[in-house]
Amino acid sequence: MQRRGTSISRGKFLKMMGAAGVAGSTLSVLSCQPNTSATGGGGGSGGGPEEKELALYNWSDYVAGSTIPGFQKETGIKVTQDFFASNEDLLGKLQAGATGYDVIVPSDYMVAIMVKSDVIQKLDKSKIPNIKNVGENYMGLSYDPNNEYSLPYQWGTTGILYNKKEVGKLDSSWDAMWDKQFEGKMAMLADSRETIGAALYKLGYSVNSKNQDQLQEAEAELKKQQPLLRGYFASTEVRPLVMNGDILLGHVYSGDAFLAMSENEDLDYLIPNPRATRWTDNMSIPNGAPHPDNANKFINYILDAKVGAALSNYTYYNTPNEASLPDIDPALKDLPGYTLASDIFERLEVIEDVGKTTREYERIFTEVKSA
Ligand code: SPD
Repeated sequence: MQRRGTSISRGKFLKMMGAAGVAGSTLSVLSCQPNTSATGGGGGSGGGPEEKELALYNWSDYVAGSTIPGFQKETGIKVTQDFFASNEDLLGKLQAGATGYDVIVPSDYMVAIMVKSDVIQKLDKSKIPNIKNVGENYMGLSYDPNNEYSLPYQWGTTGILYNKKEVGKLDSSWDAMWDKQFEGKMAMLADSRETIGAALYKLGYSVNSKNQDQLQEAEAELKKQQPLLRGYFASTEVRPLVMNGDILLGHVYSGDAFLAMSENEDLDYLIPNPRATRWTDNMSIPNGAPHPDNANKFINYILDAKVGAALSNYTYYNTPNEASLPDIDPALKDLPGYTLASDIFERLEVIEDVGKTTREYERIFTEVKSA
């Protein structure tokens, strides 16, 4: 599959970008200055005109090649980009006092936690007319019922990318990720809620369980699984491991699975039974953002129909932008699992804020990783 309007495949583009695929690294696009200081100096919150700068803190490999240059061309605003590998890393960074970021990209449950923790600010919707393009199914979701603090960026699922030529067609459960015959040939996500979620799903429980007994059972499952794993990685790191045959099965976000499958026909993506996760990532503005006006402009730009289509055609994730749908690459829409049949959609769960039980999830994941 080729990205629209380009003559290179996404795989080749990634190689050209080099560091862009590495979670947790810093890539300053169109500028060499990472922007994580508290000084900002933009004057946005002080009322004066803002500097022509914007600092984006994003998941790795989550903008198209055209996204940031297009914004700079349209607005004259120079964008720097840093990367985080999980929602918990993003929250930790903000709570540790990083105030240099203008736009961040938290998932569903993390928006709720960030509102509660008072680390994000209300959007200025008068500056985001493209809000009209967002499909109604992606507005007013439980984590931000009036979209005061967030607007959707991309959505997808979490499942298993695997080599069907080597492993054979998997049954539809999570069990393969615990199968001793694949010892050393499997990886799970370095994402506490997703990985504990996989164990909860395997046991037939909800990803949002607050039940101590269920969580203990999940912990025991993960401790059984841990010695069988190559490790816990960002999804963008699992993808090449499976593509290169270093491992046979990997817990991944759907876009990484679809990208891998489009370049290696031996691979397949399973959204296991009985349940798996459907998630939405969102754009928000942290408190203390140095350039909030620029941030609202950037959010509006992402919600443009063509910009949104180019984004999904690059990331291989789904778009919440209804106006973008006609321009989504038909080959992408045809990939099994990209367009969700209603029976699959209905068995997917959305990760929610579990309140005080969050600490228990974090304790479990820390212990499992070091077991
Ligand atoms: N490479 C970008 C991946 C973004 C995935 N966000 C997923 C959140 C799942 N809870």
